[in-house]
Amino acid sequence: MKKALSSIVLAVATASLPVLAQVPPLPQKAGYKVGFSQTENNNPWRIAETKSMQDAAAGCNWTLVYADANGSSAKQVADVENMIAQKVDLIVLAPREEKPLVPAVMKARRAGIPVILIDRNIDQKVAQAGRDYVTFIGSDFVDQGRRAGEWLVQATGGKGTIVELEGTTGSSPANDRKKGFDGAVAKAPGLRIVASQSADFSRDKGRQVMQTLLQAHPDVSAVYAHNDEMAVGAITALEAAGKKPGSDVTVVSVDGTADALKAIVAGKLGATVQSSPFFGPIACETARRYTKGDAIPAWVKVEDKFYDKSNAQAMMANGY
Ligand code: GYE
Repeated sequence: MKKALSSIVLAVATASLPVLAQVPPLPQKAGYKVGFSQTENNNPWRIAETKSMQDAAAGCNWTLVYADANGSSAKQVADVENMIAQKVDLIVLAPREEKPLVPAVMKARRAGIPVILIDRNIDQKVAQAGRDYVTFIGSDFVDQGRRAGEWLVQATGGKGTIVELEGTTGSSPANDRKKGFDGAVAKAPGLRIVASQSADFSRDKGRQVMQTLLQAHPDVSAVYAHNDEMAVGAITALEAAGKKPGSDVTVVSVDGTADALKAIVAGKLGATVQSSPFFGPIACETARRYTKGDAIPAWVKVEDKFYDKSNAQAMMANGY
């Protein structure tokens, strides 16, 4: 009886709550002022992403308000706040880290500005597509990690020691590429991850971290880098230490940059899982459908290719 009463009380209380705010609509009009908040623009992946957004904007009747956070989540929060103050119609956000950007997304929603997330996600424990932002357009990072891991298990015959170079701490691709990879290699008892450290998705940090880790683990036989830039940096460090990447050490990574495809052809990089940076046309199309009131899925999934020595030369034009 007591229980029944408390659930009635709860039901009444819930019914009297104000309706939860939804993502603001985007009215149909001839042109839009669209904020594009980029995390940084100093590597091939980011440059390709920015260009894709700029190219698509022209054909989408978007006037872009562009901001580069220079690798700082604090600056990115300020950039989004600035776009809100400028009363843009829509914000396309490539969030650097999962947690720090959540309040900025909520603030945009309260200001009546819809947000489309591209490339990286925000904390799914607190933010929800369809309520706080329109959708997340991006790759399945857990699956990318799994594909890299399964390839490495095959290529090494399931034996050896691995150094893992992680992406930006707190970013969704770093968290998820680690999860997918670690899960796949855990199935090969003869393969062990001996060190796992962040090199911030950067080529030069990849080189430095690899150089340091090689001192503690001189006999490492494999490297998994969460992106191609760090893999290229690691290859430089391996060569500087007198090792032959591709034969002494098997290297695998994620992205599909032009430099990675060339490194595969040169026999130094074993494989890379593509992570497409070409979001412009998909973001434009998704926003167009949103203005028409179409139902948008919570996740607009980008499908990625896989490159190894069997196809890298033929796929060279896909590099960026
Ligand atoms: O893999 C990396 C970049 O967020 C998916 O960020 C993106 C990642 C990409 O810096 O190269």
